[in-house]
Amino acid sequence: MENHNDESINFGRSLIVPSVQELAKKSITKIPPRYVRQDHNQKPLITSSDDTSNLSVPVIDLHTLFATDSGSSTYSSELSKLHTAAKQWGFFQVINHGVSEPLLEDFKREVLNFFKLPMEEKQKLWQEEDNHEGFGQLFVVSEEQKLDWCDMFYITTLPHNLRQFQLFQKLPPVLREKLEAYSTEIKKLAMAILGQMAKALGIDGEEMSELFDDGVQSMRMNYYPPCPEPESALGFTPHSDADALTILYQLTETEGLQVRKDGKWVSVKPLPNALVVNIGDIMEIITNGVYKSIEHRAIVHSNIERLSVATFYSSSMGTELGPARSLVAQQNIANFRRVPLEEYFKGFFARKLDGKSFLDYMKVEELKKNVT
Ligand SMILES: O=C(O)CCC(=O)C(=O)O
Repeated sequence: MENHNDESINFGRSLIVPSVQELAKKSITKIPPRYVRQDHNQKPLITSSDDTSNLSVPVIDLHTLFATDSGSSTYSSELSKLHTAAKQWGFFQVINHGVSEPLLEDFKREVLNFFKLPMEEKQKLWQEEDNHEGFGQLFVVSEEQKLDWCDMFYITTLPHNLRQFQLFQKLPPVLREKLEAYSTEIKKLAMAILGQMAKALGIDGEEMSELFDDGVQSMRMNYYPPCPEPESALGFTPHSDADALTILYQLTETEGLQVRKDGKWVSVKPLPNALVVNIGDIMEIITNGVYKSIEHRAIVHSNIERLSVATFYSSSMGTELGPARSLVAQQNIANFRRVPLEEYFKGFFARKLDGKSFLDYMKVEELKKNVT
């Protein structure tokens, strides 16, 4: 795709794959081998023996953090809850987050309609060979690689100069309008949460602003069709996110997102009007490992679809990625190396998704191992 905007950035490519939504429309009873993660004689991917139903990710009331006197005990206790959630879970749900219900409803409706577009229309928005933005899948690097039971649409939304202008132009106008509004609100929310985290961690507020004020935001809309063999497929391979903070909107009431906690998969139950927040690899790096980006995955179901939108927020393009200097000064050690953000992203998208392996590559001890 040619860009009108010379500055827009191509972070990577992914092999073009067929639409799973179209495949699921055919009345198939078996899924093609490329989606089968395990043969049927093995232990199923999803086991009922790992009963984690008593575990759930923490819920943080943001109104308490945003609107209560920061000297009060109510504030301190909610901030400490946020800090503990980011350290121990890497995931939490937020309520009273300030993104209005009508906007959430409008955006949801437009995303649901977007995935209902006829294939001829979607084709115009499909990924191109040299750029992974658009409909398709990400991180597909070989014809042998297993695929997710999912169609997604990926787009860079902020800052404006990084947008693929032509892709934006082709979006249905109402979706585009709602996406603009949602993107603005979610950036505000991400900045506000990052500000609270900086307080909890003792990171210098100015350093945090320099890193994030003009941050990179992208969105990934996920559609998981019903799957005839849900126990053999995955909607989303286990992975951690490359960004700093992800804000996930679960559009449907169907459960599917699972977080790895102490070796077990814990389901993140959609709560009305809540958003799911998770720590990404960049935040683990900036916090020098204090906050953890946790592996997560999505499972699929035989008779029901599921939709979600993940909005990824990362530091600004010109910044160098590495542990916050104000934190390293306190801790006297840097656990991750420093690289320009662009180099980091290009490295991430050039690989097959594989748990937290890319973060390991950024670790100083890993670097030492490779050098010796
Ligand atoms: O659909 C979900 O709940 C998971 C989505 C996700 O992990 C992602 O888009 O990065």
